[in-house]
Amino acid sequence: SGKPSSSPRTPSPSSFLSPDKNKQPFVIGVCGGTASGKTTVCDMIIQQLHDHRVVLVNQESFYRGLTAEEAEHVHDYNFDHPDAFDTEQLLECVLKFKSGQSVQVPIYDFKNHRRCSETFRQLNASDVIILEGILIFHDQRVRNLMNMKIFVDTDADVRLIRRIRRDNLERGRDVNSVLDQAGYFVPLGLYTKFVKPAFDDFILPSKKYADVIIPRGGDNHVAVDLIVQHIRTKLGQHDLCKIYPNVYLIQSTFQI
Ligand code: UZR
Repeated sequence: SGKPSSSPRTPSPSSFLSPDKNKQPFVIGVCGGTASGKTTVCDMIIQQLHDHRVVLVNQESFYRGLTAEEAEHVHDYNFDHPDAFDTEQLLECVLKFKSGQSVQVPIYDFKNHRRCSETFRQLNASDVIILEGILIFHDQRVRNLMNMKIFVDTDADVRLIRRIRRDNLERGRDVNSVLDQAGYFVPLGLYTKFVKPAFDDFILPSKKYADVIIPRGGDNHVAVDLIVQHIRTKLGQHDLCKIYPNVYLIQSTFQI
């Protein structure tokens, strides 16, 4: 453990020369329903923290790729259920990242519901890591790694409209398939079958873990400004906390 041990230990000179090595990144979780404006909020935070090294990790990168059989019956596949994600791998990545190592994050292909098997995104050490996703507050072990939890709260009708537009523009789906999902042409479309129930069953209940709830998502500049101010304050304190363990070590060495 990182606690001072009772056996005599002299701090290595390198721990003084490069205190950065002992710093852990500040971890922020950003949760909210589909198309609530999570990514916009994250982008606004990143822009305002331009003088810090910030990386964004989307939970979607950790979607399990579909098997050929699952892909054949894609309309029966629930992408909004916690089991659709490889949470163990997400956890492993964040732990590794927190310990100062660079990590390789998988890349998910929304059009083919598959992982790009040979390409990864390399994340190097940073001051802040933002974990974003519809179910990012679901697993307690992931939540426990977060220093700050934000829930983006946007009305369901606004989210649905955005979702239809986005699926059409960005995720390569034609309008009919999107409308299927939205439940407009097909009464039991994916939106009503999976997306909405998952919001009610898993996402909305996880709002209780949030430290901050942002109404209206990315339109709420005041909320984002306040959050960024708070992060800056915490980053300062955070740095100090990371310096103290060294001081502690010196003290315990002297006491022995
Ligand atoms: P956000 N999703 C897809 O549409 N296709 C996939 O291959 C994987 C996920 C959707 C998923 C969920 N639902 O509602 C949404 N479906 O991505 C979450 N159907 O993404 O947080 O960006 O809205």
